Amino acid sequence: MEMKTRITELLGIEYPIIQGGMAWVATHELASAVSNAGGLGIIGAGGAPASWVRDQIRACKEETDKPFGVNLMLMNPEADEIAKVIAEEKVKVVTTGAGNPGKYISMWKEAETVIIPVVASVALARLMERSGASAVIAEGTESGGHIGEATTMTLVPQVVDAVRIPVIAAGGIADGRGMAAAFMLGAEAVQIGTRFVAATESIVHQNYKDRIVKAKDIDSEVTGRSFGHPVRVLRNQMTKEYLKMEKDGVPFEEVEKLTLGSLRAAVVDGDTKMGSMMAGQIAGLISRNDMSCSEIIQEIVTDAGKLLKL
Ligand code: TUI
Repeated sequence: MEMKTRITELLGIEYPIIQGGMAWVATHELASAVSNAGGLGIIGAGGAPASWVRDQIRACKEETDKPFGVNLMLMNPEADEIAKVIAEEKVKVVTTGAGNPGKYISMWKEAETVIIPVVASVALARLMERSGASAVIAEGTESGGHIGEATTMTLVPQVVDAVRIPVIAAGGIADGRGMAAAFMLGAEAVQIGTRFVAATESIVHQNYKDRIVKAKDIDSEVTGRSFGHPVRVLRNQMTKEYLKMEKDGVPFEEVEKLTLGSLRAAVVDGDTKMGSMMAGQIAGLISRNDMSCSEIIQEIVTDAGKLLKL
């Protein structure tokens, strides 16, 4: 299935599928598997130190000759150092999340790194285009983790109309139908997270992968909304306690103690009770965790290609 868009041309990849830059989950193992399968693999810096990010980049270079990227989560306390590592290591692509990457753009341009910010609004998409981004990822509230308010269905066409650079759709996409729908909205690629959490190459604990497969349509919760820090995760004991404290007006600093180290607990220790199992609303659609990144990508592009009559 041939699927050329401005994104496949810009990034030098075979299929217009980008892997989400998920904290703790998007390691070099997952990133190189997605890149070797013809998509764009991404190493997620999350809240990790700059030295870890450099090691991950070097490991990924050993595992693939294809392009891959790094996601810089802008709330990371070492964001400045990681931004520098990305430039020094001449990483092909950087995606950013949870903020405005404006202050790093000139340094990355110098290193010829392609800059693709995640945006949750038309305003930030416009600003990023003006600042020199080569594309934007329009991420709807269906996504896992830290989210904005607008849905993918409403955000993507509005961003497409607002900018000239290509738009990548994210949030709620896990199969060929979702990809085809995103293309109908004007997207030229999709970013997929949750489905890759459940891939065989993902280093995530089996308990977390099993929980994604078991998830139903309504098993998704958003914690921290009243604190202006909305994070989408799968419902468990932790979310029950968090949401009760939030409803009872317990202060943020107190409630946040529940999530200290909770993403690591879910990913590394497989703690499905008190861990943060970040996942998008589409988790309910995911029925298998025995497929490789290559099998996932082939299935999605084949199904989307048929629907789009390519
Ligand atoms: O960043 C994400 N998703 C994430 S980051 C993350 S790390 C984390 N770990 C523990 C607790 C909380 C977070 C988990 N998931 N997605 C990209 C994204 N960016 N979604 C929304 C935005 C966004 C929102 C507002 C980007 C920019 C923005 O405003 C920019 C400004 O003007 O400051």
